[in-house]
Amino acid sequence: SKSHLTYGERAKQHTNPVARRLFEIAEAKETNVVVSADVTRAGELLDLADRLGPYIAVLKTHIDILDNFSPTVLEDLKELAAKHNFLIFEDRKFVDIGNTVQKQYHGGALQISSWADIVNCTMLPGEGIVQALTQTAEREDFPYKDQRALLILATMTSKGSLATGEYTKVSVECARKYSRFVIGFVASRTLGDIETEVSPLENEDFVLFTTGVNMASKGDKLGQQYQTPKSAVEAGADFIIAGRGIYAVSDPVASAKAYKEEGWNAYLGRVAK
Ligand code: 6AU
Repeated sequence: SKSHLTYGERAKQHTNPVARRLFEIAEAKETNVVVSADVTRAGELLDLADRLGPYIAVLKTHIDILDNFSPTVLEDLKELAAKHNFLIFEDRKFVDIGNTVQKQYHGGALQISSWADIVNCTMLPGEGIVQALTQTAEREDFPYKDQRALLILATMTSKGSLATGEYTKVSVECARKYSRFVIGFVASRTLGDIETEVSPLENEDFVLFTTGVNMASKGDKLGQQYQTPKSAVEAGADFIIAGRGIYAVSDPVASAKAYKEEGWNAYLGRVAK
């Protein structure tokens, strides 16, 4: 793992352009916060993106939970991403056979590939899902070449999650095999120690996004389990994903700043070692 290096150093060394941008943004804005803006009104989503934009590296969306979705939202989101210099991560969790996910990712009602810099998938279907998404991103006529990347959901934060053991191992194996498109994982622990059939890459530097982050709560009534920004970063998280801890409090801007500060200080402590 390269987690002892600074974001700036990792930006210089990384071979994937999206990972490079991500690290450059973190370094420039001094933030490793990803806000999970799980609100259901388009206006509220855009308002959050504009107000929290200065303090975050990535805005994570669940675009299908908007109850007044229209394609103009996507244009507005892209504009805000450019204005505040953050990436957009659509948390779509693709989970189907290759042929289906290709159509869900590129085209379709939501045109995800046209606006989401980053998407994620689960490993439940096996290697084919990663193979299919990689193939789409590498097509001759794919318009966003080198501007898109995939994260594999390698573990889950919910109680009783089955994303463990062999599932997690195959996640790492596929990330190594398709590292041109896969830049890392959504997971709650570092995964570089996992041995797979595919050897670790020379200069391997997967980006670890950790969710289930909240400064004030230990969990919710539906099985979500939380840790703090500090513990997540100390455990290896490069980026911390926080939803309700930021958007569902009385002052989301103050909250975003607090997560930014705790996450950044934990990062500084980690790279100083
Ligand atoms: O901070 P919260 O609990 O309000 O929101 C957490 C966000 C939600 C979940 O859909 C997502 O993180 N998430 C994920 C992701 C990012 O893929 C994986 C997981 O294991 N747990 C989890 O909560 O938008």
